[in-house]
Amino acid sequence: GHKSAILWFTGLSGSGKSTLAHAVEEKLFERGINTYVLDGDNIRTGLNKDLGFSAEDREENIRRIGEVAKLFVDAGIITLTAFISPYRKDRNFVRNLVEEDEFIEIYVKCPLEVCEQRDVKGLYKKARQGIIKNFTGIDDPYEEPENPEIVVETDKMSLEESVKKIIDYLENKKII
Ligand code: GGZ
Repeated sequence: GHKSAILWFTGLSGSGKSTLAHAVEEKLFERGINTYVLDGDNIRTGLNKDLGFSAEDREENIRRIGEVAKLFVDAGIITLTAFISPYRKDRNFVRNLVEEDEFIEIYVKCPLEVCEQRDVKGLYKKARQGIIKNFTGIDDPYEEPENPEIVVETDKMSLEESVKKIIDYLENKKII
């Protein structure tokens, strides 16, 4: 058996949140554990397609995702979320929605320069050119977690090492 929990990945665009969440999900799947990944692909295109990137919209984005994640946790599912979630108060709002041991904040740490170099979708370039405004890390804030349960440094660690760190944490805490 396993406990359900929210694995809350936070970090800059291009830091590797979604890749990591899916890689962890795969490891959990191999153990027969029920999981679900919430990310921009299934949330910002549907439930939250009315929201943009102002501070208010980001807050509402995270609030709704938190409420949905809570429902999944109630259903016994390990829920992995991959959103920038730049504001500390918004992440802490979600933390307070569930039991203390059910919210695992994972800081996907990667220097802005490295994320910008990767620029998988060309968004940093557009942000630098002023074509996209309020882009996190460029002209919009990212508040680093102060006490995350886990930190993974994706510019220094391989994907496998990062996945292992998370799986080890879940085992140590007897979640899996
Ligand atoms: C940040 C933006 C923006 C702005 C579009 N700022 O690399 P991506 O493309 O796939 O990840 C980014 C994603 C961020 O959405 P989130 O829902 O995770 O953000 S938040 O938690 O702050 O609500 C990026 C794209 O959307 N994107 N405009 N201005 N990222």
